[in-house]
Amino acid sequence: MRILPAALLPLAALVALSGCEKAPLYVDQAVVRLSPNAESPSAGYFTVHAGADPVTLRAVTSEAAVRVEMHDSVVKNGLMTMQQIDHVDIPAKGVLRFEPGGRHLMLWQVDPSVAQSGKVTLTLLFSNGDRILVDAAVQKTGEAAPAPASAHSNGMQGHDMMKDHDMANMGNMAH
Ligand SMILES: [Cu+2]
Repeated sequence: MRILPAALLPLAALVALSGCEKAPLYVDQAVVRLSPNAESPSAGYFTVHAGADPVTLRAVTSEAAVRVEMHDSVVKNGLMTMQQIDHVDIPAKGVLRFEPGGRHLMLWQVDPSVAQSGKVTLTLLFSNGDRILVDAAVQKTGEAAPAPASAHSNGMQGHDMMKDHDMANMGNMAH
């Protein structure tokens, strides 16, 4: 009988490990749609999957852009416009989508070299201290959504946030 506890030990250790491990916070579906001209900002989208605990997205940064802001799309006086947001709360196990027609990133003066590299690294800062780096796939404006993302991103075809960004150029930004 002395051999039995030893044989069971690895299994017991495994169970204990999985028992105290919490569901992770992670980010996927990251895309940056490059603006066709340097003066207007590019748009960024991604999806945050909260883990076992509620968490707040506090900021998004990128070394490939001079400035990055989080925006939400709102209707004001019958007009679609957008406003800057400084955080987004996500409930436990919640899914937060930044997507065309809704919340989105705006990135000013994106480094043109990302068109060659095909990616923009975004850093997402969370209230629990997590900093999550994600490589967003670069899309040029007018390009179809990349195949892996097209299943979820039905907004990519119909809704073009560039309309909103053009409004920003006309001074309509509601901040
Ligand atoms: Cu915007």
